[in-house]
Amino acid sequence: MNPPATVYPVKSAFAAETRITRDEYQRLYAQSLQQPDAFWGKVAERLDWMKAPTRIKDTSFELKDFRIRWFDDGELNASVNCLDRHLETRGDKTALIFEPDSPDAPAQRISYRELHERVCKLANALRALGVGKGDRVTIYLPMIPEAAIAMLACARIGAVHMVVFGGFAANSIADRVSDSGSKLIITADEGLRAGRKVALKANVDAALKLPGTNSVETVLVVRHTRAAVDMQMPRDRWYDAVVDDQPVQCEPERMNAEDPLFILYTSGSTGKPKGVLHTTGGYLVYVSYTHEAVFDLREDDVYWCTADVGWVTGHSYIVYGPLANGATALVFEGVPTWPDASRFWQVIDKHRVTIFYTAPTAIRALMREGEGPVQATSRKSLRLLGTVGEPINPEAWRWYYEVVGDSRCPIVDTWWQTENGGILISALPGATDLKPGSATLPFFGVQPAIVDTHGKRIEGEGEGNLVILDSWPGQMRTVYGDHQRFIDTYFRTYPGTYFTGDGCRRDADGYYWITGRVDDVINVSGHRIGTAEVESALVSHDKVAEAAVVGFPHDIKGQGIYAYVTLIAGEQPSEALRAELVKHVRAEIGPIAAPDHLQWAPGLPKTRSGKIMRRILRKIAEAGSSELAPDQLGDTSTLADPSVVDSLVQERRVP
Ligand code: 6R9
Repeated sequence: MNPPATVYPVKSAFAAETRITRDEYQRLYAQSLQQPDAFWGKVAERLDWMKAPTRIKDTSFELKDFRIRWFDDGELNASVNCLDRHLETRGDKTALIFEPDSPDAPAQRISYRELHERVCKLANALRALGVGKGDRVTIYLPMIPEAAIAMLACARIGAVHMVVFGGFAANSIADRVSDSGSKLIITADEGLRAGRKVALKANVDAALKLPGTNSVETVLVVRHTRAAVDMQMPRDRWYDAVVDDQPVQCEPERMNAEDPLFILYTSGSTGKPKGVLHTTGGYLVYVSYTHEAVFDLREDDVYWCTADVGWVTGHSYIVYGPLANGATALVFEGVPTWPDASRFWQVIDKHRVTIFYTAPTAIRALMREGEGPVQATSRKSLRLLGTVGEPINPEAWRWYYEVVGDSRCPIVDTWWQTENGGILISALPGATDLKPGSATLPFFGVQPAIVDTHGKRIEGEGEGNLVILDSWPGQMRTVYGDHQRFIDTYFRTYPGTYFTGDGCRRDADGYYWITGRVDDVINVSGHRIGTAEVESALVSHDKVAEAAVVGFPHDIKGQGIYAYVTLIAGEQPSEALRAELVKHVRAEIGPIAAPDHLQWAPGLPKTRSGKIMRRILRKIAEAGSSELAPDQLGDTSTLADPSVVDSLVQERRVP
């Protein structure tokens, strides 16, 4: 069915100098499964512990005996591991390079010494404002150094940070603030993206007017664009005013390995976003080790991950992994296509970036602009490329490899999820031959398996649902405030295993090919959007009676959002109303959730028991402008009213 993929063998330059060779990968992988305590106990020595762990792995996915605990008598502080321990040997080394939105604004280089000072000062300020161990702090910032500083300052005092992506609107902020019970919010006057201003502080103000947000006592505001913003004293305080006079040393909190480090909300197939909770020891061991191994990290690397800190990739592979490893990480505020489509490549030349990690959607968008903007730059500094967030189509892979990397740099296609903490399936550049579109092989300690819909294991070649058989240190520990939902979502579908929600194929070489979500989650430009959230935003509009949302293939975004809307009786469809509804979703959730297509649906296809048959809606949306014969819709015999489908097929929007 699938023709054999082209294989790109390990480059000799990598094979010769790598940390992990092909043989070592096999030996260590086997050891990681056979002797997990010995394996991870040794790996954990890479961190500085205040009390070294003697217990390593204590986990079970069996429902009657469920537990996930790693290194659970160990004590450490994440900020000490990311900062203090580098001061002696790397004090003057650049920890963060900040490249602002505008290429005309000066870049900044922040050394480990300076970063340590700035984190300590903010940590002291937070303590002075009454924030302590276990308190939740919301971070709603643009991609500026303060975002990393805020996360590390929370970690220093044992506060649990909860970062909200700057593209989310007031309602989404309020939901998250309320669910997490945050005491303090760190934001900025405004963000900047492609020269446009994002009204962050105003969004926070609007969020705090919504119910459930009373827990917030203080809002710290970073002066970024220096725009005039409404400051409500005594609640709102300027960041610099509270931080400037603080001492440059701050006693770190001793944290148990299993104490929470952060909460990050992510969309699922049902209900509100889940607060994914990660703890300190296992998470830090895992992100630091994967960052070093997958990116074959060397001391003089300049590493750039283009993700936003509002997503897990930013947490694990801009902040915690790289800084725990004493690396130099670039923080970029802008977008790939502004002022023009060569910005990424110009930034690579400007800062001599050696490792570049981005999303397939960005590659596809830039590929559309042709080779010119890439060829105008040198990119000679690059030695390794990476992708994350969604499956990469082989055409985009080849363009990335040949045009961006001049056929010189391996590509690590890294598959993982917010829930996983760090990379689970990826090539190691000195050990793994590459196949375009495959995330290749599991990382140490990771046991993927493929099951059919009944949970029967598929061995060897085959396709089905991807599960993981045993725990790894970076795994999430619970859904904040709802442990039952954690168990029900991930461990009940295929008992005894962690269910990823992804479909997957394994080829004859044992390589994994992720085929995308198998649940009601849409992956838009690498961002997870729950169809249920977009539907509830649509029905919150007073002219909407009912809505159903599905994904459809989109050239740039990977998947786009297709909404079917039934209006309340008496309301007439119009272009103006269509635009109003799209705007409504932007305002309710944020721009990333705005439907690409909105089709009026006089009725929705339902079963006799009233369940919407999304499978049919998906087929209609996927068909686009191509012919759609009735037999292509699959089994429609359980429909309550088959005529509904005919009218939807006739009136479909052509994406
Ligand atoms: C890290 C991150 C997770 C979902 C995941 C899958 C998709 C991520 C991928 C990939 C194919 C890759 N995904 N990486 N699919 N190949 N290399 O993206 O986390 O935002 O939680 O999304 O993204 O569908 O289930 P998150």
